[in-house]
Amino acid sequence: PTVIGLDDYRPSDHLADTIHLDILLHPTATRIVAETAFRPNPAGRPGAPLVLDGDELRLCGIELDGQPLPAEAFEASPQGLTVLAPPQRPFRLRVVTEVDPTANTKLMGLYRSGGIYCTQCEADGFRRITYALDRPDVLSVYTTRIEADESEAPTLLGNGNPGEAGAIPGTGRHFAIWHDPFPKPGYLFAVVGGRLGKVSKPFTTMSGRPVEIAVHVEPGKEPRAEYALDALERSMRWDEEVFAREYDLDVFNVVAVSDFNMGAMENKGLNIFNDKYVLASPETATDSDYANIEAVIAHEYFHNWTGNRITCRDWFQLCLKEGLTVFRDQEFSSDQRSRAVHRIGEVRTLRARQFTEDAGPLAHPVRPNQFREINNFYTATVYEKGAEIVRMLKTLLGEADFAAGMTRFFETCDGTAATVEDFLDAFAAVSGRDLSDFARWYVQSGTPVVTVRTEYDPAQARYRIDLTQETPPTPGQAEKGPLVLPVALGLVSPTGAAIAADCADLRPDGVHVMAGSRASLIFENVRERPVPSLFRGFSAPVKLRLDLGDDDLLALLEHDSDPFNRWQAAQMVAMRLLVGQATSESGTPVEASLLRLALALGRVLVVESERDPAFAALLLSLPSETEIAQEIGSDVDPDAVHRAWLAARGTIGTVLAADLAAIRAATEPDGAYSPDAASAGRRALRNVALDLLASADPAFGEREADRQLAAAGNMTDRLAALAVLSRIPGDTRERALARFAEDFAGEPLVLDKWFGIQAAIPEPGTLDRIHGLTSHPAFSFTNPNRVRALVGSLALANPTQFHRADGAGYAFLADIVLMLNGSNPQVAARLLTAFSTWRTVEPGRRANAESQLKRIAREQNLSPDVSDIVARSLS
Ligand code: BAL
Ligand code: ZN
Repeated sequence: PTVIGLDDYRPSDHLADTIHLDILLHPTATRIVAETAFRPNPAGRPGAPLVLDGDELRLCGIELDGQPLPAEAFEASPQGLTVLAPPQRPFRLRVVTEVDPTANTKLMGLYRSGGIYCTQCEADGFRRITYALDRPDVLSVYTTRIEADESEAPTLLGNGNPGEAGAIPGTGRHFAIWHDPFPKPGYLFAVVGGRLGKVSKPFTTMSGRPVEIAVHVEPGKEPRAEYALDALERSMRWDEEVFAREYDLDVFNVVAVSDFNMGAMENKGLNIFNDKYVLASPETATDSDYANIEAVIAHEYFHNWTGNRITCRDWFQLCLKEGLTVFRDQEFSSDQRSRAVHRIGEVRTLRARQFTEDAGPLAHPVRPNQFREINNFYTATVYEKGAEIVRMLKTLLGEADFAAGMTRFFETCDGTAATVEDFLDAFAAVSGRDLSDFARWYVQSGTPVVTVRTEYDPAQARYRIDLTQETPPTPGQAEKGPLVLPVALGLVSPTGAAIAADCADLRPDGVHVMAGSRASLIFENVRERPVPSLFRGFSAPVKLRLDLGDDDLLALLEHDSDPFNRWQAAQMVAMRLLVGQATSESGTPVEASLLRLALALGRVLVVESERDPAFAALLLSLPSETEIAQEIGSDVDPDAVHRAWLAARGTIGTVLAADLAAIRAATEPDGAYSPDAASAGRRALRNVALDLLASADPAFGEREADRQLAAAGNMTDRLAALAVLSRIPGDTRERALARFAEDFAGEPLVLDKWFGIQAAIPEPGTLDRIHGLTSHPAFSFTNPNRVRALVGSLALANPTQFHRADGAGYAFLADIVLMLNGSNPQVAARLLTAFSTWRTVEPGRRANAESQLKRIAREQNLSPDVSDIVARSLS
């Protein structure tokens, strides 16, 4: 595939002011009549041909200004259409294409999911519907007429506001016309047709405009859409209250479909969702499902301003809408739930996914400077690190200037296709600050490592903190510069008293802005040796190397006023001993340190299990095997990591057995299930306690989990129990798994959890089990959720079995990637990214992984998606 560079950008030679579409839905032969008002772009090349994008299209007719276009006047293929000498004035082009939605297994463009017609156009799916200037900086006003058999598709939805609709007498067909007054790029286009049930309610915007908001789902599942509808209403209100952003159409529709490559899509006024992020009931959805639904509903809604009203000039600016919108949805969820608990969750995701990406061959800047396949850049770096940059900007500027900058961005860029520079300019303008150094965060890849040295001089009552930052090289970027780091910090007394920080280089809000490679902070009048609490709230996405001993870290765990750093301190102590255990033979110092950690956790739990159970649950959660492997960094033996992880959990479970049992007794479910954060927190704590108790005593764990499974009144408790049982081999486990499948036959989203739990069993028999499950009637390789549940869980949630020493895990994943390469390249490429840590494993595994990657690379007819990932993984 061709490499596209950020510097290659040039404006389109033509603009498309309006597009009228007539879409005649048919299962295998849908006809699309597109009439577009084109004109030469004053910023483009005069006299240039009109070059339209296409992808697997069948051209059925073409007219220019009402006259058929002679064959010599254009060139057409399934992949594009060029009008060789278009008029040098505005003109109308009418193009008729035909597509087969049923055969569209790539799930890009127009396709059918469970009998429902739907579309996915980001990044370049609109060209799979009609020939178009399919680029984000060409904005058009769309009018869409949709026609279908009334019996097959009683509901017809488009972007914008509904207009005329009705039956077409004598044909059994009907139509609906939708008009979207807001100019938009093709990637935000959508239509839906099908038999759908809906829940809806009226919403009145801040200026008093009435809007109907609705969620459409498979008929019969309407009650499971109520939570999404409620989350939508809360999101709309929050965006008014926090960012003064008001919704701008008469209707807002969300549609859930079961076959969807992404989580959801922010099409203007018509969000299309993976049903996993819409459907919820206490019997079928876990607390995390509810939280994810709330977050994704909010995310897609917030795109209405950050993405749709202000879109991206080109795909290199993807972070402009994604990083910013993730930041906005994180803030929303933090306001709806516990901010500290949410922040810890955000950081865990960032470390597991983005730090891993940054450390491997797929590392790229938040704003990449080149790509071969844009679909491969919907990454943790663009999304999660992109959000961290916005968060740092807020810390750097403070609440008031950040809010003013956002307002200015909304006001100056509304209706445009903007760049990262436009975004930063808004903040520079309102704050008067030069953000050019800060902008390096967008162009430099890799995770900075900040090393800290501290020194206390009791005679002078002076404390000194020296910070140095360094970013390791990443592919294509050998040299790195220093980044602007907002370091939120404070000093803590080992005995718990707060220490007033008397330091000239610290802002009153406790933030030091580190702009160079080194910084030294001197604190005066420090009467006792303090413990530094650095990067409070994870104020910058860095790896921290502290010169603190376990006792200091445990003092932070017990006494820091910053909840994030309390959790972080326990994680650091745990990480040290886990890495020590996984990489050396000698266990003695590790045992002592583990015991100290367990006892400190026990002390903290006394208060926290009452005050904030969700936080207590996080304190008890050890770093994951993925994080441990990342910390080790090279020659990783996943089996040794797993053994260390198991052993540590066993010890903590043993030492805290009485406390954990007390926690379980105190958090017995009482009354009906509610997905609210406080109730979810109690369940999380109760279930972490079960998990640790089972690690300490599997026989007890088996009995207790089995009992919980039988008594559970909701999916959270049921699944937590099943997950515990899944790691205890025996008849009880097998009976529980079989029973679960029976109970939830006909519930694909629940069976995904069942597939996922089995694929994550850390035992040698798992690969055979997975092979068997691919023939299960509920499994299908054409549904991305099923594939991610079964194959994705092996690749991403089962380190010992994916990284099997004999290479069978790698070979299995490679087989699946090659199988899906043709039918759904996006899903194939995403699965393939699981190989991105291959260079960090020990030599035997490394050789096995490399040979599978090379096997994929040798294959003929690789999709651009798979070929791009495999090439970068091997480079
Ligand atoms: N724009 C793709 C889906 C999302 O990030 O909202
Ligand atoms: Zn998004």
